[in-house]
Amino acid sequence: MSKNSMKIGITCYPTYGGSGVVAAELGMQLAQRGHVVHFISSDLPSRLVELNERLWFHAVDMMAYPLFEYPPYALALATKMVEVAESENLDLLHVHYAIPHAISAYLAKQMLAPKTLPVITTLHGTDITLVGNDRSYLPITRFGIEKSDAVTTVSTYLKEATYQELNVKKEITVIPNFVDVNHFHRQYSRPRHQKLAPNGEKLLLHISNFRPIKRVCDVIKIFHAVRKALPAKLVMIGDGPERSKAEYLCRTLGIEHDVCFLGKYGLIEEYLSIADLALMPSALESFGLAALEAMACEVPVIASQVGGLPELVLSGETGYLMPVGDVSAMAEISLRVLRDEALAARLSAESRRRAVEVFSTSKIIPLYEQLYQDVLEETSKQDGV
Ligand code: GMT
Repeated sequence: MSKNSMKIGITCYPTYGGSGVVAAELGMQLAQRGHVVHFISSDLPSRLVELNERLWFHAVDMMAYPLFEYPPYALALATKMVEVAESENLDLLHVHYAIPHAISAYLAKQMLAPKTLPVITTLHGTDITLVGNDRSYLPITRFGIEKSDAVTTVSTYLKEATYQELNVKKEITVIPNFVDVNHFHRQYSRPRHQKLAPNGEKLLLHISNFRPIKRVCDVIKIFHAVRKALPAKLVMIGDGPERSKAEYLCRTLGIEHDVCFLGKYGLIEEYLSIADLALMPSALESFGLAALEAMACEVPVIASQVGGLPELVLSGETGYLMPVGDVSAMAEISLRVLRDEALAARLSAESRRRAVEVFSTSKIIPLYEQLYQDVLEETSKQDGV
């Protein structure tokens, strides 16, 4: 164990979504670097593949009681945070997604006083741009941010959006999302490729939680236009509220036999390794983690020019960015990449290079470790230790 080994509590949503994935990957990376990580959540985060002596999971207990039409999860979480902080002697709590996690952490911290439990909050996107700026949640989101000992965002776009939309004064550090480039790399599988594209069709891919913000019907429409021009197949990974609409659209357009809906499939690298293009036509993305994972597997990304995506996808170098909703521009540029082998090869190589050089775990995880150390030093100064 390293000299500066820390005991870190991590809270996130365990469901299929970017913030839970980042939290789980971060916890696993920190454990590999000698820290002890305790996940405190309603369920095991979907990316958390193993638990061991440095990776622990504590489920939040929810008492069912007929009076509770809306069981108070935030309170049960705060209670569990206190319990784990005491029993495991946590050095700090790192919560992902502001609501309600930053508030539960604040409550836990107050309950533990005079013992100090520094709280770090990472904002991921919809916690600010959708939920946080809704009038019903804005004041409490702002409060959670202001009361955290440190706040990070996953992109510069999100930092600026937080200042603008929530009018917070808190210092915010940008720590971009990261990818384990040893895990996410191209591992070509001929049987898998042949199964999906038996006649050498081009393979397009989309990964998301199928929420309206992902514009999955745009994915289908882009593919439809591509499919009219050349033989192609589409793999859709993930699940969510827009899935049936997307499946219905495929049937209406008569392309249902060329589109494969895999649902919540965990081993996305298997499909990224055989894909020619990834599509992310979202209405908004604060970062776009699935695009980064695609880039690490040498897959160029066609995405919307919105939010934090320009910080990740360099248009013309690692893929292309087009205006939100411009299906024909996205289809046209997809066709250009699919038809031009030299261009596709250049974009693929540059995607991998950028993922490795800018967003790999070796570059990003030390930024979190440094932030934790700074916060611990700062809080121990305040305590007069
Ligand atoms: O809507 C999602 O993609 C899920 C959401 C979440 O918080 O679970 O993702 C957000 O966080 C991801 C990880 O930091 C980012 O990569 C996504 O861009 C962001 N989603 C949006 O901003 C819509």
